[in-house]
Amino acid sequence: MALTICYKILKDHLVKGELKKGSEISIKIDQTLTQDATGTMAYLEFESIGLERVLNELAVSYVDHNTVQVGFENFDDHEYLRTVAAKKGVVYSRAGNGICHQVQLERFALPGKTLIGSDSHTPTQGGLGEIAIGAGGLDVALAMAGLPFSLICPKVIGIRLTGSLRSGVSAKDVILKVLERFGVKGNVNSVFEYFGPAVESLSVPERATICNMGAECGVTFSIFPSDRRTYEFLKAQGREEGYKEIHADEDAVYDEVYEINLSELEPLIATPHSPGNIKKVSELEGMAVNQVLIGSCTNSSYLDLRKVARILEGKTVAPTVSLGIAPGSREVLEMISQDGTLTTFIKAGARILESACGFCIGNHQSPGSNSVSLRTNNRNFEGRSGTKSAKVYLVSPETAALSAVTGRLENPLLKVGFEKIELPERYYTNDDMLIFPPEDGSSVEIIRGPNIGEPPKSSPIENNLSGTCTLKVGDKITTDHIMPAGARLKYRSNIPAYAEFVFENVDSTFPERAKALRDSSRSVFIVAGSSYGQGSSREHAAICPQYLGLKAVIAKSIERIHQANLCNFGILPLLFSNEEDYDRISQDDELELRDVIKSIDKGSFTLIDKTKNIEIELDLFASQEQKEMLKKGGRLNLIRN
Ligand code: MIC
Ligand code: SF4
Repeated sequence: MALTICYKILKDHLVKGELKKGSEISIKIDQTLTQDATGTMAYLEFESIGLERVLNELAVSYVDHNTVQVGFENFDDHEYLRTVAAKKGVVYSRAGNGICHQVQLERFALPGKTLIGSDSHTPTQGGLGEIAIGAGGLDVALAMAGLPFSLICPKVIGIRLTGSLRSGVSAKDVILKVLERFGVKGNVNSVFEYFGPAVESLSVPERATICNMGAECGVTFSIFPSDRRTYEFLKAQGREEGYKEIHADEDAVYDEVYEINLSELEPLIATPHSPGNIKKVSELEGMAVNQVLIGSCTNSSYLDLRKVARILEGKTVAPTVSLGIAPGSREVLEMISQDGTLTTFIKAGARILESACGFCIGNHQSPGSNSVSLRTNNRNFEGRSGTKSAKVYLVSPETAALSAVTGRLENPLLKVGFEKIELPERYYTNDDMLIFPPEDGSSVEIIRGPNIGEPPKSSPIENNLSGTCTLKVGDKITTDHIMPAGARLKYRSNIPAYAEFVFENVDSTFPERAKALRDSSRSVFIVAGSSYGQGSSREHAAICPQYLGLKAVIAKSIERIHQANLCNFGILPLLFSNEEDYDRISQDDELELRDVIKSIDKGSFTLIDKTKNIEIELDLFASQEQKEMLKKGGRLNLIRN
């Protein structure tokens, strides 16, 4: 039978289930990655499983999110991560080595392999022909323990690329076009597979940009073929021995095909406050801009920065603009320092930022009140930048750089160099900032500073849950709304401390109100609209509310990674059988779920709203395996038993 790339790789890794769209399957995971903000919890969880060493082919632990180090917490985390990696057989990428997805692409990703990572942008590696999936930390911990990963066998959306990009139009515009078509919700259990005559014209870093932001659509992963361009990239990284050609079979059938003619594409922009709010740059041309930030795992490759340098050469940043540039990795930084690109940036007045997530996660570089910030990263959720009133727009490096010079939004179409910038023949590679684990880690002492807490704990679910609708929220509530990052990121390793900030920017009274219910043995319920939990993979958006007493989320729809995190930590993900019932429940209503165990088995619940004196039908959004973990109060309990 003719197969897509997606199904070829899934077939090679299939452990359980049938490769049939919509059915539950388990696959073998070759590689794992963690980053520090989700990694401390993942390794605490791995430790609690009790294994001496990781069992999968390659596990890498990156430090790239919490590198600002205001206070002792971040460094405590790094020390824990460094030592637990050595003990358990994990490669450790030190702070300063770069953003996980950029470094993984450069040094580790391989066509035909599978990867799960505790970061939603793990699918970046699809640019190299790898099936790469974002997941919660616990799922990654279990993959490190050699257990297969469960997913719904996806619908494959083929994206056919034809034509060729015009000058000033880039890979970022391709993915913004995809976002314009598919939006940020409703794409659960689908994947994007790119094909068509224009694929060959895109280099691996460009493909990686495109796969990176598939995460914003909510697809499980995105993937490109592995071809001549893949070989070129691997060779330039000195890793060509890992090359393997992978194409879809000629007569492979996609579930749906969307075609983009690159010759007709023009520069696009995601407007506040969602990566799915797409407009043409030409529609907003001339808008005053106060800040420009270039970097993040979406657009911080050497190729991206060369394009930026070509625009900034001999110019100075407009007096009204602050321009920051964060090279994606130490490799990129070294390359731009050797070839004069860095000097161009410095001369132009750019502020050179650390090779880390930095501004993208609101760790620094917060824009001014009500100001306009143009960024090359992937998310512009309200408040994520650290300034709630700021308007953050997402654009390509070309649009960003041109606008930094004039202080107004510029349309780069046909205005920037016509010659395509090609990959270097050989990248500068130096793995000295990667610490490879010793053969035997048994004598390594794990360092646990005061910031390192305990892995989460929970008890089996009760058969009768009675409490209140503690919070009612609308559509598209992101994990940034649930569990803010930025200034609060440093509490990631300490659940009781971090839990104080649950829903901080939505309703800061939530933690107090929830704790009061929990402490009087009553249940906390959240009622939400559609696409609840979109965005990040942070399992803290489940663990911290669970710590505060959350027992069930009742929503119109819940995004994939967050749904898995809820089940992993014993919180019921419930969906309205009739979406209109959302309007019938109000915040503070007294709610009750009876016969919980039976209802889990049945897959459906009747919610009693005692305040309104009504009953509402709900469906449990969980697989068979997840039902079992829900009864036990979470996945760790299921595994330990
Ligand atoms: C993000 O971009 O939102 C993050 C920060 O990288 C998250 C992970 C986290 O919250 O630590 C993600 O994308 O999963
Ligand atoms: Fe880091 Fe931003 Fe990429 Fe998340 S999206 S991994 S915060 S650079």
